[in-house]
Amino acid sequence: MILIGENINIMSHTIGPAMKGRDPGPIQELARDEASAGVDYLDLNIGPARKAGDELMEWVVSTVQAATDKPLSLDTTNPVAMEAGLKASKTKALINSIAPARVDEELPMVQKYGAAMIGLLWGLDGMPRDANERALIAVDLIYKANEAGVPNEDIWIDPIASPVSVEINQVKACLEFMGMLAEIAPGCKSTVGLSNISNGTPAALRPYLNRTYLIMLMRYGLYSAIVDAFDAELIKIARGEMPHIASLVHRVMDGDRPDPASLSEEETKYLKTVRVLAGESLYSHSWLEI
Ligand code: THG
Repeated sequence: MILIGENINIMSHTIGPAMKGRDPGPIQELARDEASAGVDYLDLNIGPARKAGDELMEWVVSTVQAATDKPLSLDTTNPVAMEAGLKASKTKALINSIAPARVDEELPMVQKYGAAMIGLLWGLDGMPRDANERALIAVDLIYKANEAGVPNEDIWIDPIASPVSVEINQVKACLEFMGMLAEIAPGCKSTVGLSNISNGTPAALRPYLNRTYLIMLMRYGLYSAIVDAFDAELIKIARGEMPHIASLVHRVMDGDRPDPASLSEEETKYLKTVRVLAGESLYSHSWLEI
């Protein structure tokens, strides 16, 4: 499993001001800490970056590359900023992301810079409603990418994880699509913005949702995930170092109903969380207490 650290993000209270003030210190410190935490790529999210986005992206890429050799995932909706980041990147970069609305401007850059791309399944009419709509968007996007000379191995499909507190059917559709991907698009890779699943839930409990959803997606062959680099247990799960918890979650997905009395307090949290994410019990902000 390839892990992409999400933490260098213009929305963050420390990183936003550092980006705007072109202060390298906090960004380089975070880049080093993410690398030490064990992620494989660093996502550099500069947001829409409408004004002078190219200059900002170029500066962020150079700043981070002075602190670490990790490959970069360039996260902006501004194509001019994207191209500036690709030019500055010393390693094979990952374009995060290309959605159907931006294919004409951005697909040519993938080949031009020898990059890889995240194919985001956000349709021209917005969020796909179910797994089948995701499949239609994926097929069209992959076809266009292949036409632009991008091989499947450089396409990382992102079916879009959405918050459990908003719409459980979307949580299920993302999983269901992941199970379909190998057949729809042989050789394509996959990724997901894992922390989306726990957006809007109590901060202390977010890791249980993130980790459990990761285990569920791994069962369907998830190739990579954009994650909080500082959740050490999540990293262990991705590395296969918590097989006991992973097998518990997988057993429950298969319909097994372990006796709660036989489980530790920690195991019970995962049991409750997988039942919420599978749509078997209702999400509430206190789902671990019930
Ligand atoms: N797919 C792809 N890229 C993505 C996403 C996706 N990039 C952005 C996002 N979704 C994934 N990254 C994050 C980064 C931070 C958070 C969630 C997802 C987050 N941050 C905390 C918050 O907002 O409360 C803390 C922020 C801080 O540091 O202060 O939740 O789906 N391809």
